[in-house]
Amino acid sequence: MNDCIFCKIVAGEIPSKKVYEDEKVLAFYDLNPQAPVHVLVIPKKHVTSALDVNEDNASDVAAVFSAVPKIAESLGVAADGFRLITNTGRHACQSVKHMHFHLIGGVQLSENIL
Ligand code: DGP
Repeated sequence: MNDCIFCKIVAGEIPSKKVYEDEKVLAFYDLNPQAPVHVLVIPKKHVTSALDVNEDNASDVAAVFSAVPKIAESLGVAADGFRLITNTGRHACQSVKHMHFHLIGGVQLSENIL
């Protein structure tokens, strides 16, 4: 998508600090980290949000989940655990309209999600 920041990161038009890449998935450090480890994991294919997952892009989304164990291991958060969150829409404060999963860890997180 032309005006999508994360599509531009995928295309290399905007720089990012990459932590993982394969044919379908990219993971890079969040610009505004909220924890010692805060990485965004995205399908390279533009999917606007969790509401736009369908049979055409399901394999791209599944590839994200296949990559997560490798990413978590490489970041050193697999043993103690982490949180994987995708904000969807206005109430969840989704600011970038390219589906992304916040992988957050490296610290004891609150029991509260809100
Ligand atoms: P969300 O609110 O769930 O849509 O989170 C979007 C996240 O994307 C937010 O934590 C900041 C991050 N972000 C926005 N623009 C950029 C960028 O250009 N580069 C990187 N690395 N992260 C970005």
